[in-house]
Amino acid sequence: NLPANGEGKLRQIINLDDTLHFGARQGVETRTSWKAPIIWEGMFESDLYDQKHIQHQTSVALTVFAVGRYLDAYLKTFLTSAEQHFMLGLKVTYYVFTDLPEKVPSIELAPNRNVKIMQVEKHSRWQDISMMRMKTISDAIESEIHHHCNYVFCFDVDQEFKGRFGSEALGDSVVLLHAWYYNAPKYKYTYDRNPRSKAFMETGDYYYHAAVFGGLLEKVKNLTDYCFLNIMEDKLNNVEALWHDESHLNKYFWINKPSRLLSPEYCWDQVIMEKRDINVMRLIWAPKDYVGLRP
Ligand code: 2GW
Ligand code: MN
Repeated sequence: NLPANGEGKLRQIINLDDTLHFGARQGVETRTSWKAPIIWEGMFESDLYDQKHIQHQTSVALTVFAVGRYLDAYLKTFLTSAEQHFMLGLKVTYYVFTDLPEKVPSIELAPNRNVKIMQVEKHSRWQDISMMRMKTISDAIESEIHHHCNYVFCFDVDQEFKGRFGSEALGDSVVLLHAWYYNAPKYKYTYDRNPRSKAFMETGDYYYHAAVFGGLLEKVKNLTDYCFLNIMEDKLNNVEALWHDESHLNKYFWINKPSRLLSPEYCWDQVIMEKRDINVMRLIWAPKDYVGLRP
């Protein structure tokens, strides 16, 4: 005798992940060896996740960096598309880190959603713009985000939302399978292979993409602190990891297993011809203008 509206059903469910349909997708892995779910379209009931998080008044911080020329190139599309697809129905605060606060476009926001602009310096090397995000995110969690939000998600700006990126993606410690490597043999993973770098690793579970990661504040704080410390130690030793912050992030999640993995449906590169496993594109890589934007 449950009410038809799902409310009653919801109260019965202790752990929403018990409602995941692990068998719904053929040909792709839906659970890791340590039993973390890998979220693919068709596996989850979006209404159940949304109802639970709306009921619990979950609030989400999204961090994004738009420094130098990346502001004009990508930020407006990123934010306007996020308003159409990212965590709809939940309280969301966008933390925009930029060296050009007055140039941040003003976009129309749904109620319960806000933009906070945070000024940062522009590092002269692009590798440092990317790597130093770890320090800035860690500091912002401590000084600002923890007053307002339960979860934080960190994004590259050179991407566009195209489909639901919803509350099914929330978890304690969340990471993304890299579109180029999710179905590649392990020897192709581009981990840092230099024993002098703190990011050095010989083997791992998956190759993760640093363009999207998130989770509970204390988990993300731990991750960003770890990456920043190791980046700084590499600097003292005059080495730099192959893929910068991404190499350190891969090392962190090898040692600290994520509780939730997002399929490459959550960040797809349309340049890839083989799309057999991709039932929906929720977020796509923006085309890169290497000539105009990379020094
Ligand atoms: C970066 C590279 C070359 C020239 C400029 C920049 C740049 C980056 C910039 O001028 N301004 C800026 O704000 N950024 C921020 O850093 C921005 O948020 C951008 O999305 C992020 C990472 O740089 P991106 O997107 O050009 O690098 P990808 O797409 O090759 O990213 C992967 O590898 C990176 C490390 O090399 C990071 O780990 C990144 O998270 C990965 O997706
Ligand atoms: Mn990027």
